[in-house]
Amino acid sequence: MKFIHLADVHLGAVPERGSALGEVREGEIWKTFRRVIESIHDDPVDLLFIAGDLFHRQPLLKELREVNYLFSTIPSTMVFLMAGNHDYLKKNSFYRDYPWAENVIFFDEEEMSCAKAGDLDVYVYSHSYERKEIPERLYDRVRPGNEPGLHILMAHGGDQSHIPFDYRTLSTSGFDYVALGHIHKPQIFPGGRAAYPGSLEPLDRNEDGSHGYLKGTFENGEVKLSFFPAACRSYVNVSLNVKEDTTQFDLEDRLKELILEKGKNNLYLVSLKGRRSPDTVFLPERLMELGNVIEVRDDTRPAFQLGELERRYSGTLVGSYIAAFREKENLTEVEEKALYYGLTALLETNNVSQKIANTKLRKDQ
Ligand SMILES: [Mn+2]
Repeated sequence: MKFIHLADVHLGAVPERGSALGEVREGEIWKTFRRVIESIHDDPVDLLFIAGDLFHRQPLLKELREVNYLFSTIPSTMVFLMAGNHDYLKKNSFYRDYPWAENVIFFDEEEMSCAKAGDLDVYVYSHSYERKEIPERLYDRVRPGNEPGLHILMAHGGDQSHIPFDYRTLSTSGFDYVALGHIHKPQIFPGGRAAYPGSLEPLDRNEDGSHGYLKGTFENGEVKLSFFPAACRSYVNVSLNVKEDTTQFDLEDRLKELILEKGKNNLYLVSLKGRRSPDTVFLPERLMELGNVIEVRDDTRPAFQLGELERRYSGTLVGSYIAAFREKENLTEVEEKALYYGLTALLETNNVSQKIANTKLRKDQ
């Protein structure tokens, strides 16, 4: 018995909305979903679980038709579908009385029920969200029936306002498998009886790493699971270390190389770390031209020689400013920022006033 376990597809979501990528990403979510269904033509599975949040918001009727069409192309696969907190069953939701294809079982109430998978000895227990939040622990007391065959719980939630549960309770509740949804990071719990496939495509900048779905088999009471990356792209965090002799061109070359190595389709979040020369200013916009670089964070600090500066400026505001910080043993991050931003500003003002003074001097001469 083979199955695919999907969750949190979020059709209709627009990651990177407002940028040129927004429309592309919206389409890619649909494309990837379609690709997963089409993969079943070549490598058939008996069961497909979609554990909530297939849609990012209330589905449109035409969207349900598209999804149902795709399901109708895999008539030998039983599809189990629940609504999650994002696509919850509103009173007038098109989900409510949609005429699904014969191979689709949609759980249309918040109350738990059990559905048998056609001729197969497979029993699936699930429900849908009828509201945005369900703080009750609905899954704590769910137990499988006694019929011979496989008993699977399809569940959505796991945080405080979305059906909190303890995975250990779920894993030992007697189900052959618990197909989870809601948490967007893929995770197989110890024992391998409960798992989140994660979101099919990464939906925002915090969802870095690989995204896709789970494929599994049931054999002699054992579940075997494997994760299949399927997303068109990933968010990749890259950090570039900076030293005093690091130049802009140097940074650009290193980033170019990294993007080539990790794939130019991916979306890059770049952070610059380390100590730069005090007179260097990096230009993030030039790094952003090198590919899908969507964010550059400059956390570098100027490499001031604090001792030397303190001596040179002793008796002035700059000198006392440095001294006040150097008295402390360990600076917090905020203090460190205050020291470097403050010092940069003071030195700039100092330079400016010196220049003004020099100009005046020259004029006076
Ligand atoms: Mn959810």
